Amino acid sequence: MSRMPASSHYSGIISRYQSRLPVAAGARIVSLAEGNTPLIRLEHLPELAGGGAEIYVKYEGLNPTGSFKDRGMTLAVTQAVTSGSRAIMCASTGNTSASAAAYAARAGIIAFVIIPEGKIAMGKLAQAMMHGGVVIQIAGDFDDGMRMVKEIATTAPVAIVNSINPYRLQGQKTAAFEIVEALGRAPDCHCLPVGNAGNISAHWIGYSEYAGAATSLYSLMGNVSRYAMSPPVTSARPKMLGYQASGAAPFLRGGMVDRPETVATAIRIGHPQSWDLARAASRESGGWFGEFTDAEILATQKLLAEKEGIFCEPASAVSVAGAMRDIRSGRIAAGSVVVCTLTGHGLKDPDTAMAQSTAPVIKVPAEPEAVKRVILSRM
Ligand code: AN7
Repeated sequence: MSRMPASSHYSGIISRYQSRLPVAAGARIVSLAEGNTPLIRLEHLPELAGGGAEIYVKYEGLNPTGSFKDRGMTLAVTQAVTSGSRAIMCASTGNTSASAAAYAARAGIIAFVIIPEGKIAMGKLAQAMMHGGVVIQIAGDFDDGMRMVKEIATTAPVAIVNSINPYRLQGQKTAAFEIVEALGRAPDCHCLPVGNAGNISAHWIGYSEYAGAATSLYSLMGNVSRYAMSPPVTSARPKMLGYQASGAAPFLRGGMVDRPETVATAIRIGHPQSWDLARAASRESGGWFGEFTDAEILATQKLLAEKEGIFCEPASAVSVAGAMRDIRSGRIAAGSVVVCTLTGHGLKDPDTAMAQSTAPVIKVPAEPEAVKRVILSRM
Protein backbone atom coordinates (compact mmCIF):
# COMPACT_ATOMS: atom_id res chain seq x y z
CA MET A 1 0.00 0.00 0.00
CA SER A 2 1.35 3.43 -0.90
CA ARG A 3 1.87 5.83 1.95
CA MET A 4 -0.50 8.80 2.15
CA PRO A 5 1.06 12.26 2.37
CA ALA A 6 0.39 14.21 5.58
CA SER A 7 -3.15 15.57 5.40
CA SER A 8 -3.46 19.22 4.47
CA HIS A 9 -7.26 19.19 4.62
CA TYR A 10 -8.38 22.70 5.54
CA SER A 11 -10.81 22.64 8.45
CA GLY A 12 -11.65 26.23 9.29
CA ILE A 13 -10.35 29.28 11.11
CA ILE A 14 -10.33 27.80 14.61
CA SER A 15 -8.03 24.94 13.73
CA ARG A 16 -5.88 27.27 11.65
CA TYR A 17 -5.53 30.06 14.23
CA GLN A 18 -6.34 28.32 17.52
CA SER A 19 -3.40 29.85 19.42
CA ARG A 20 -4.76 33.33 18.66
CA LEU A 21 -8.40 32.60 19.46
CA PRO A 22 -10.28 32.16 22.73
CA VAL A 23 -11.15 28.48 22.35
CA ALA A 24 -10.57 26.11 25.26
CA ALA A 25 -8.23 23.21 24.56
CA GLY A 26 -10.29 20.11 23.83
CA ALA A 27 -13.45 22.10 23.04
CA ARG A 28 -15.85 20.60 20.51
CA ILE A 29 -15.26 22.80 17.49
CA VAL A 30 -18.34 23.67 15.44
CA SER A 31 -17.01 24.49 11.98
CA LEU A 32 -17.99 24.35 8.32
CA ALA A 33 -14.42 24.96 7.10
CA GLU A 34 -15.06 28.70 6.89
CA GLY A 35 -12.34 31.23 6.01
CA ASN A 36 -9.39 30.78 3.64
CA THR A 37 -11.27 32.90 1.09
CA PRO A 38 -9.59 34.20 -2.08
CA LEU A 39 -7.93 37.60 -2.31
CA ILE A 40 -8.49 38.56 -5.94
CA ARG A 41 -6.54 41.31 -7.69
CA LEU A 42 -8.87 43.45 -9.80
CA GLU A 43 -7.71 43.92 -13.38
CA HIS A 44 -10.05 46.52 -14.86
CA LEU A 45 -11.58 48.66 -12.13
CA PRO A 46 -8.26 50.19 -10.95
CA GLU A 47 -7.85 51.59 -14.46
CA LEU A 48 -11.35 53.08 -14.32
CA ALA A 49 -10.36 54.71 -11.04
CA GLY A 50 -7.47 56.49 -12.74
CA GLY A 51 -4.81 53.81 -12.37
CA GLY A 52 -3.35 55.27 -9.18
CA ALA A 53 -3.59 52.20 -6.96
CA GLU A 54 -3.85 48.43 -6.82
CA ILE A 55 -7.19 47.03 -5.66
CA TYR A 56 -7.71 43.54 -4.23
CA VAL A 57 -11.03 42.11 -3.13
CA LYS A 58 -11.34 39.67 -0.25
CA TYR A 59 -14.22 37.55 -1.51
CA GLU A 60 -15.99 36.66 1.72
CA GLY A 61 -19.04 35.61 -0.28
CA LEU A 62 -17.22 32.30 -0.76
CA ASN A 63 -17.64 31.32 2.87
CA PRO A 64 -19.89 28.26 3.53
CA THR A 65 -23.09 30.29 3.95
CA GLY A 66 -22.04 32.99 1.51
CA SER A 67 -20.92 35.76 3.86
CA PHE A 68 -18.20 36.80 6.31
CA LYS A 69 -20.49 36.03 9.23
CA ASP A 70 -19.29 32.41 9.26
CA ARG A 71 -15.89 33.43 10.66
CA GLY A 72 -17.53 34.84 13.76
CA MET A 73 -20.26 32.22 13.95
CA THR A 74 -17.85 29.27 14.26
CA LEU A 75 -16.39 30.94 17.38
CA ALA A 76 -19.72 32.08 18.83
CA VAL A 77 -21.43 28.71 18.38
CA THR A 78 -18.39 26.76 19.59
CA GLN A 79 -18.44 28.94 22.72
CA ALA A 80 -22.22 28.60 23.13
CA VAL A 81 -21.99 24.80 22.97
CA THR A 82 -18.96 24.74 25.30
CA SER A 83 -20.87 26.73 27.90
CA GLY A 84 -23.89 24.44 27.65
CA SER A 85 -26.32 26.58 25.63
CA ARG A 86 -29.00 24.65 23.79
CA ALA A 87 -30.20 27.63 21.77
CA ILE A 88 -28.79 30.75 20.12
CA MET A 89 -30.57 33.92 19.09
CA CYS A 90 -29.89 36.91 16.87
CA ALA A 91 -31.51 39.87 15.19
CA SER A 92 -30.48 40.06 11.57
CA THR A 93 -30.73 41.84 8.27
CA GLY A 94 -30.26 38.36 6.78
CA ASN A 95 -26.71 37.05 6.68
CA THR A 96 -26.30 36.58 10.42
CA SER A 97 -29.53 34.59 10.50
CA ALA A 98 -28.38 32.35 7.61
CA SER A 99 -25.06 31.72 9.32
CA ALA A 100 -26.57 31.21 12.78
CA ALA A 101 -29.09 28.71 11.43
CA ALA A 102 -26.40 26.74 9.60
CA TYR A 103 -23.98 26.56 12.54
CA ALA A 104 -26.81 25.73 14.94
CA ALA A 105 -27.80 22.88 12.62
CA ARG A 106 -24.21 21.67 12.63
CA ALA A 107 -24.12 21.85 16.44
CA GLY A 108 -27.52 20.26 16.95
CA ILE A 109 -28.99 23.24 18.78
CA ILE A 110 -31.82 25.69 18.00
CA ALA A 111 -31.39 29.06 16.28
CA PHE A 112 -34.01 31.75 16.89
CA VAL A 113 -33.62 34.50 14.32
CA ILE A 114 -35.46 37.82 14.31
CA ILE A 115 -35.75 39.47 10.92
CA PRO A 116 -37.29 42.74 9.72
CA GLU A 117 -40.52 42.47 7.82
CA GLY A 118 -40.18 42.44 4.02
CA LYS A 119 -36.59 43.75 3.95
CA ILE A 120 -34.55 40.58 3.83
CA ALA A 121 -33.05 39.19 0.64
CA MET A 122 -34.65 35.98 -0.60
CA GLY A 123 -31.52 33.83 -0.54
CA LYS A 124 -30.85 34.63 3.10
CA LEU A 125 -34.38 33.81 4.19
CA ALA A 126 -34.24 30.55 2.22
CA GLN A 127 -31.04 29.60 4.06
CA ALA A 128 -32.41 30.35 7.53
CA MET A 129 -35.51 28.29 6.80
CA MET A 130 -33.69 25.44 5.08
CA HIS A 131 -31.32 25.00 8.02
CA GLY A 132 -34.26 24.72 10.38
CA GLY A 133 -33.88 28.08 12.10
CA VAL A 134 -36.94 29.40 13.91
CA VAL A 135 -37.61 32.53 11.88
CA ILE A 136 -39.45 35.29 13.72
CA GLN A 137 -40.46 38.22 11.54
CA ILE A 138 -41.18 41.46 13.35
CA ALA A 139 -43.14 44.49 12.17
CA GLY A 140 -40.05 46.63 12.63
CA ASP A 141 -36.46 47.01 11.43
CA PHE A 142 -33.12 45.52 12.49
CA ASP A 143 -32.63 48.09 15.23
CA ASP A 144 -35.99 47.14 16.80
CA GLY A 145 -34.98 43.48 16.61
CA MET A 146 -31.60 44.14 18.20
CA ARG A 147 -33.20 46.00 21.08
CA MET A 148 -35.53 43.07 21.71
CA VAL A 149 -32.78 40.46 21.52
CA LYS A 150 -30.75 42.27 24.16
CA GLU A 151 -33.76 42.51 26.44
CA ILE A 152 -34.88 38.90 25.98
CA ALA A 153 -31.39 37.46 26.54
CA THR A 154 -31.25 38.84 30.07
CA THR A 155 -33.97 36.40 31.12
CA ALA A 156 -34.20 33.65 28.49
CA PRO A 157 -31.66 30.77 28.37
CA VAL A 158 -30.31 31.60 24.92
CA ALA A 159 -26.90 32.85 23.77
CA ILE A 160 -26.83 36.02 21.64
CA VAL A 161 -24.75 35.51 18.50
CA ASN A 162 -24.93 39.05 17.16
CA SER A 163 -21.59 40.84 17.03
CA ILE A 164 -22.08 42.28 20.52
CA ASN A 165 -20.93 38.75 21.41
CA PRO A 166 -17.13 39.29 21.59
CA TYR A 167 -16.44 35.83 20.17
CA ARG A 168 -17.89 37.03 16.86
CA LEU A 169 -15.26 39.75 16.47
CA GLN A 170 -12.51 37.35 17.53
CA GLY A 171 -13.43 35.04 14.67
CA GLN A 172 -13.83 37.83 12.15
CA LYS A 173 -10.38 39.25 12.88
CA THR A 174 -8.91 36.21 11.08
CA ALA A 175 -9.76 37.78 7.71
CA ALA A 176 -7.08 40.41 8.43
CA PHE A 177 -4.57 37.65 9.24
CA GLU A 178 -5.28 35.97 5.89
CA ILE A 179 -4.87 39.23 3.98
CA VAL A 180 -1.47 39.98 5.55
CA GLU A 181 -0.35 36.42 4.80
CA ALA A 182 -1.55 36.59 1.20
CA LEU A 183 0.06 39.97 0.44
CA GLY A 184 3.16 39.40 2.56
CA ARG A 185 2.41 42.79 4.16
CA ALA A 186 -0.52 44.84 5.44
CA PRO A 187 -2.40 46.82 2.78
CA ASP A 188 -2.25 50.63 2.89
CA CYS A 189 -6.02 50.95 3.03
CA HIS A 190 -8.81 48.52 3.85
CA CYS A 191 -12.33 49.41 2.64
CA LEU A 192 -15.43 47.82 4.20
CA PRO A 193 -19.17 48.30 4.17
CA VAL A 194 -20.37 49.36 7.61
CA GLY A 195 -23.72 48.38 9.11
CA ASN A 196 -23.64 47.24 12.71
CA ALA A 197 -19.90 48.13 12.59
CA GLY A 198 -18.59 44.84 13.98
CA ASN A 199 -16.55 43.78 10.96
CA ILE A 200 -14.49 46.95 10.57
CA SER A 201 -13.72 46.71 14.31
CA ALA A 202 -12.76 43.04 14.04
CA HIS A 203 -10.40 43.72 11.15
CA TRP A 204 -8.67 46.48 13.11
CA ILE A 205 -8.13 44.08 16.01
CA GLY A 206 -6.68 41.49 13.60
CA TYR A 207 -4.33 43.96 11.92
CA SER A 208 -3.25 45.34 15.29
CA GLU A 209 -2.43 41.86 16.61
CA TYR A 210 -0.37 40.98 13.54
CA ALA A 211 1.51 44.28 13.83
CA GLY A 212 2.10 43.79 17.56
CA ALA A 213 0.51 47.21 17.99
CA ALA A 214 -1.67 48.56 20.78
CA THR A 215 -5.33 49.35 20.16
CA SER A 216 -7.93 50.84 22.47
CA LEU A 217 -10.57 48.42 21.14
CA TYR A 218 -9.63 45.81 23.74
CA SER A 219 -10.34 48.14 26.63
CA LEU A 220 -13.56 49.30 24.96
CA MET A 221 -14.71 45.68 24.72
CA GLY A 222 -14.01 45.00 28.37
CA ASN A 223 -13.15 41.54 29.50
CA VAL A 224 -11.75 39.78 26.42
CA SER A 225 -8.53 37.95 25.68
CA ARG A 226 -5.67 39.86 24.07
CA TYR A 227 -3.31 38.21 21.67
CA ALA A 228 -0.03 40.03 21.13
CA MET A 229 2.09 38.73 18.28
CA SER A 230 5.74 38.53 19.16
CA PRO A 231 7.59 39.09 16.98
CA PRO A 232 5.10 41.03 14.83
CA VAL A 233 4.12 39.52 11.48
CA THR A 234 4.02 42.93 9.81
CA SER A 235 5.30 46.40 10.66
CA ALA A 236 2.29 48.41 9.57
CA ARG A 237 -1.50 48.64 9.77
CA PRO A 238 -3.86 49.94 7.07
CA LYS A 239 -6.12 52.96 7.21
CA MET A 240 -9.61 51.62 7.90
CA LEU A 241 -12.15 53.12 5.49
CA GLY A 242 -15.82 52.51 6.24
CA TYR A 243 -18.60 53.11 3.72
CA GLN A 244 -22.34 53.33 4.27
CA ALA A 245 -25.53 53.73 2.26
CA SER A 246 -26.74 57.34 2.40
CA GLY A 247 -30.12 56.31 3.82
CA ALA A 248 -28.45 54.38 6.64
CA ALA A 249 -25.33 56.39 7.43
CA PRO A 250 -25.08 57.13 11.18
CA PHE A 251 -21.26 57.45 10.98
CA LEU A 252 -21.66 60.26 8.45
CA ARG A 253 -24.44 61.97 10.41
CA GLY A 254 -22.48 61.84 13.67
CA GLY A 255 -25.24 60.01 15.51
CA MET A 256 -27.88 57.31 15.38
CA VAL A 257 -30.41 57.32 12.53
CA ASP A 258 -34.03 56.23 12.97
CA ARG A 259 -35.87 54.35 10.22
CA PRO A 260 -32.89 53.69 7.91
CA GLU A 261 -33.64 52.88 4.26
CA THR A 262 -31.47 51.43 1.49
CA VAL A 263 -31.63 48.88 -1.30
CA ALA A 264 -28.57 47.31 0.37
CA THR A 265 -30.74 45.63 3.00
CA ALA A 266 -27.73 43.96 4.68
CA ILE A 267 -26.61 47.37 5.96
CA ARG A 268 -30.03 48.87 6.61
CA ILE A 269 -28.99 49.67 10.19
CA GLY A 270 -29.33 53.03 11.94
CA HIS A 271 -28.15 52.16 15.46
CA PRO A 272 -24.84 50.32 15.06
CA GLN A 273 -23.95 48.32 18.16
CA SER A 274 -20.19 48.67 17.66
CA TRP A 275 -20.33 52.47 17.31
CA ASP A 276 -17.50 53.17 19.80
CA LEU A 277 -15.28 50.40 18.43
CA ALA A 278 -15.62 51.50 14.82
CA ARG A 279 -15.03 55.16 15.66
CA ALA A 280 -11.89 54.20 17.56
CA ALA A 281 -10.67 51.97 14.71
CA SER A 282 -11.21 54.77 12.23
CA ARG A 283 -9.43 57.34 14.40
CA GLU A 284 -6.48 55.13 15.41
CA SER A 285 -5.87 54.05 11.83
CA GLY A 286 -6.12 57.52 10.32
CA GLY A 287 -9.12 56.39 8.28
CA TRP A 288 -12.47 57.91 7.40
CA PHE A 289 -16.10 57.17 6.55
CA GLY A 290 -17.93 57.82 3.28
CA GLU A 291 -21.43 57.33 1.89
CA PHE A 292 -23.06 56.33 -1.39
CA THR A 293 -26.55 56.54 -2.81
CA ASP A 294 -28.43 53.38 -3.71
CA ALA A 295 -27.93 54.14 -7.40
CA GLU A 296 -24.16 54.37 -6.93
CA ILE A 297 -24.09 51.14 -4.93
CA LEU A 298 -26.01 49.23 -7.60
CA ALA A 299 -23.87 50.67 -10.39
CA THR A 300 -20.72 49.45 -8.66
CA GLN A 301 -22.23 46.01 -8.04
CA LYS A 302 -22.93 45.79 -11.78
CA LEU A 303 -19.47 47.06 -12.70
CA LEU A 304 -17.79 44.36 -10.61
CA ALA A 305 -19.99 41.69 -12.16
CA GLU A 306 -19.53 42.88 -15.75
CA LYS A 307 -15.89 43.99 -15.75
CA GLU A 308 -14.31 41.59 -13.25
CA GLY A 309 -16.60 38.54 -13.21
CA ILE A 310 -17.25 38.92 -9.49
CA PHE A 311 -20.80 38.85 -8.15
CA CYS A 312 -21.31 40.35 -4.70
CA GLU A 313 -24.43 41.53 -2.95
CA PRO A 314 -25.30 45.27 -3.01
CA ALA A 315 -23.99 46.05 0.49
CA SER A 316 -20.59 44.59 -0.39
CA ALA A 317 -20.20 46.78 -3.46
CA VAL A 318 -20.10 49.95 -1.37
CA SER A 319 -16.52 49.09 -0.34
CA VAL A 320 -15.38 49.09 -3.97
CA ALA A 321 -17.35 52.25 -4.71
CA GLY A 322 -15.47 53.88 -1.84
CA ALA A 323 -12.06 52.66 -2.97
CA MET A 324 -12.61 53.86 -6.55
CA ARG A 325 -13.87 57.30 -5.56
CA ASP A 326 -11.12 57.89 -3.01
CA ILE A 327 -8.39 56.68 -5.38
CA ARG A 328 -9.71 58.94 -8.14
CA SER A 329 -9.78 61.97 -5.85
CA GLY A 330 -6.29 61.28 -4.49
CA ARG A 331 -7.53 60.88 -0.93
CA ILE A 332 -6.10 57.36 -1.16
CA ALA A 333 -2.47 58.07 -2.03
CA ALA A 334 -1.07 57.11 -5.44
CA GLY A 335 0.71 53.76 -5.38
CA SER A 336 -1.42 52.41 -2.52
CA VAL A 337 -2.32 48.76 -2.08
CA VAL A 338 -6.03 48.71 -1.30
CA VAL A 339 -8.12 45.77 -0.08
CA CYS A 340 -11.93 45.81 -0.27
CA THR A 341 -14.00 43.25 1.58
CA LEU A 342 -16.80 41.75 -0.50
CA THR A 343 -18.86 40.70 2.50
CA GLY A 344 -21.58 38.62 0.82
CA HIS A 345 -22.28 36.67 -2.37
CA GLY A 346 -24.45 38.16 -5.13
CA LEU A 347 -26.69 35.09 -5.14
CA LYS A 348 -28.01 36.13 -1.75
CA ASP A 349 -30.21 38.73 -3.39
CA PRO A 350 -31.39 37.54 -6.82
CA ASP A 351 -34.38 39.91 -6.86
CA THR A 352 -32.26 43.05 -6.71
CA ALA A 353 -29.89 41.63 -9.32
CA MET A 354 -32.71 40.78 -11.72
CA ALA A 355 -34.38 44.14 -11.21
CA GLN A 356 -31.29 46.00 -12.38
CA SER A 357 -30.39 43.70 -15.25
CA THR A 358 -31.65 45.84 -18.09
CA ALA A 359 -30.70 43.58 -21.01
CA PRO A 360 -33.72 41.37 -21.76
CA VAL A 361 -33.50 37.62 -22.13
CA ILE A 362 -33.70 37.04 -25.90
CA LYS A 363 -36.41 34.58 -26.92
CA VAL A 364 -36.11 32.72 -30.22
CA PRO A 365 -37.49 29.54 -31.81
CA ALA A 366 -35.46 26.37 -31.12
CA GLU A 367 -33.66 26.64 -34.45
CA PRO A 368 -29.91 27.05 -35.13
CA GLU A 369 -30.53 29.83 -37.66
CA ALA A 370 -32.42 31.91 -35.13
CA VAL A 371 -29.68 31.54 -32.52
CA LYS A 372 -27.02 32.32 -35.10
CA ARG A 373 -28.79 35.53 -36.10
CA VAL A 374 -28.56 36.69 -32.47
CA ILE A 375 -24.86 35.83 -32.28
CA LEU A 376 -24.02 37.67 -35.51
CA SER A 377 -26.01 40.72 -34.45
CA ARG A 378 -24.02 40.96 -31.18
CA MET A 379 -20.43 40.56 -32.37
C1 AN7 B 1 -23.24 41.53 3.28
O1 AN7 B 1 -26.81 39.94 9.01
O2 AN7 B 1 -25.86 42.93 10.38
O3 AN7 B 1 -20.79 46.42 9.94
O4 AN7 B 1 -27.70 41.00 10.65
O5 AN7 B 1 -24.59 41.17 5.73
O6 AN7 B 1 -20.20 44.12 10.76
O7 AN7 B 1 -22.57 44.85 10.64
C2 AN7 B 1 -25.20 42.08 8.29
C3 AN7 B 1 -24.20 42.95 8.02
C4 AN7 B 1 -21.89 44.17 5.41
C5 AN7 B 1 -22.19 44.97 7.70
N1 AN7 B 1 -22.13 43.37 4.37
O8 AN7 B 1 -21.26 44.41 8.60
C6 AN7 B 1 -26.86 40.92 9.75
C7 AN7 B 1 -25.95 42.05 9.53
C8 AN7 B 1 -23.02 42.38 4.48
C9 AN7 B 1 -23.71 42.18 5.68
C10 AN7 B 1 -22.53 44.03 6.61
C11 AN7 B 1 -23.49 43.03 6.76
P1 AN7 B 1 -21.20 44.98 10.07
